[in-house]
Amino acid sequence: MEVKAAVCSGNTEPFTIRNVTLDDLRPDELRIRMVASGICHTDMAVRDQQLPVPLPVVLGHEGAGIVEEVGSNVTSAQPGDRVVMSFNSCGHCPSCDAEAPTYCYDFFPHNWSGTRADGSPTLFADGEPMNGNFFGQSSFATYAIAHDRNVVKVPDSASDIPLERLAPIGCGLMTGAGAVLRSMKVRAGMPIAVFGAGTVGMAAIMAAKIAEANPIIAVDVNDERLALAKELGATHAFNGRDDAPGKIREVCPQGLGYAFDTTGINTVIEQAWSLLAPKGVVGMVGASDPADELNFNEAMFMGGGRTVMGILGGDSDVGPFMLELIGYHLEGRFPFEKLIGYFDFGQINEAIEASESGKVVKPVLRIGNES
Ligand code: CXF
Ligand code: ZN
Repeated sequence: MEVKAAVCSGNTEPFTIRNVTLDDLRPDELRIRMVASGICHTDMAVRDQQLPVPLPVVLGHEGAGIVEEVGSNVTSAQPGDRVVMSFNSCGHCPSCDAEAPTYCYDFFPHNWSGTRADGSPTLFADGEPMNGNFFGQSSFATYAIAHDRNVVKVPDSASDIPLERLAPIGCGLMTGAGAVLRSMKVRAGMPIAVFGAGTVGMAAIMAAKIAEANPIIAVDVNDERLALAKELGATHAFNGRDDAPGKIREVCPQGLGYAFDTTGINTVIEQAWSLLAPKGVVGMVGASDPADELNFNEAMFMGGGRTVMGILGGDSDVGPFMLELIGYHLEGRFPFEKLIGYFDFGQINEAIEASESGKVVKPVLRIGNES
């Protein structure tokens, strides 16, 4: 089937929209007509080759759309269903068995190899294989092949919520909210600081409010984002250029129960660690330079029972957690629509620029109509 896709060839040229061919479906696959896709920093990390996904490639991993066709073994959705997509996983390794698929032992071949896990291409361009199957979807396209394990049917209770709004739930939002609710299991009444107020940080702040953490401190270098963080639930907001650690110490003289880093900057992570109370947890989700090392004082680990926690995808189990988040959104407790700026599919390069300049927290591409 001929479809239009945004092809990424690296950071020396813009994404270009071109015709590609979608492969036939395998028994566990679905063909989705894309309605919208969020853009995430991980797409940019591939463009910049911080992640070794082969180029050229069709990226996009926050897709939402309508199911057109399903393979014979698919149980997650049926033709006509409204769905959101997330990351893919193998379904039979120790992590998948423990409902922790973000740590799938075979994460790379299922998400980042440019092909299906068995090495076969899902996309072709000019008769040659084209890298795709990014996060098991490659959603920067008018149609996508997804898998039974990474598709979630939108519940009827959310039939009034447009798919273009729900699209980012499958990565950035689930990562921030999951880090608070599932990975760190933030407790009511405990102080948390969130470093970096992008999509993941903002989702963490909304989730911290759901968890009834207190205080909830946002740290960023962008004052507009700090103002939005306060609207979403932060009780305090400090500019990182203005002695944020000192101010956090004033608000929380006993230290932080939780510090959540979305920046990936090692000095910020080390500062966050130094602010922890006994039994405190620093959660790290930010993409950092693969060569980076962190320094932590040994006595502070052991003496205070502190934890440094690496977090992927907020420990999401995909379907159930996505439904939980949609539920919070319907109750008005997860108002992530405030983060979104919409762009037409053809404006993908402008959307990326708006995100990288800090103008838009979560760019979402409008790819097709719902009906
Ligand atoms: C991912 C990382 C691996 C688990 C799912 C989410 N982040 C994407 O940007
Ligand atoms: Zn992502």
